[in-house]
Amino acid sequence: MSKAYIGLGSNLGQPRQQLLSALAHLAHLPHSRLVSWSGIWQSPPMGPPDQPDYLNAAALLDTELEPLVLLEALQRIEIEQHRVRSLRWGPRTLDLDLLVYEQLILTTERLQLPHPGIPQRDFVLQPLAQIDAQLSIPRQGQVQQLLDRLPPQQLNCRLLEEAPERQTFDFQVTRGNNLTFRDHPAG
Ligand code: A4P
Ligand code: MG
Repeated sequence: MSKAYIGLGSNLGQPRQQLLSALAHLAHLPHSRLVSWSGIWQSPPMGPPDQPDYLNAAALLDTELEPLVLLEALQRIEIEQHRVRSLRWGPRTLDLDLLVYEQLILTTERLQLPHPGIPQRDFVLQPLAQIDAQLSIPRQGQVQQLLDRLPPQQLNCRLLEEAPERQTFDFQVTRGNNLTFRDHPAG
């Protein structure tokens, strides 16, 4: 089993539901176990400012999927949740980034590990710190140290809610593999 940390982001189409749905999908990935997940954080958009605020979270998987296979699985979840790729850093229903995979360093066109954007992004570091503040990111540093190094003007995200209970994103799989939540909290 390998440890893989996933970053989740959404700023369209009921972002909170998007994140819960993504957690549900992650919980049902084959050869994998969803071990822990963060709370839900809100932040202004990095990139074009004329888009809604983002909600972000992070998750830890134990997985037997190789990195590229896992990336493909993440992209299938994005598609399942109707993500249309358009503008770089533009609005999206769901963005899943493979942040860290064990201590692997990889630079290919399809996959960079660790994800290069982590040290500058409080909306990645804050949720990661809730899962494991001591996590060491190859060539970048320890999560808590990276957070401590961010200048105040780059600390813009706030905790909206603590890590949701598993039953909040528990679901029944229906026709077409769509997800139906048992409970639809507002958001
Ligand atoms: N790719 C390479 N390495 C990875 C990796 N480690 N994880 C490749 C995931 N994908 C990786 O990704 C483009 C290609 O990157 C993929 O096909 C994959 O093969 P994408 O998700 O289609 O493109 P993108 O997301 O538009 O671009 P980018 O640069 O990945 O954007 P980010 O870094 O994902 O940022 N503001 C706030 N507050 N919160 C956010 O979550 N997110 C973004 C998107 C912008 N602003 C934000 C947020
Ligand atoms: Mg991305």
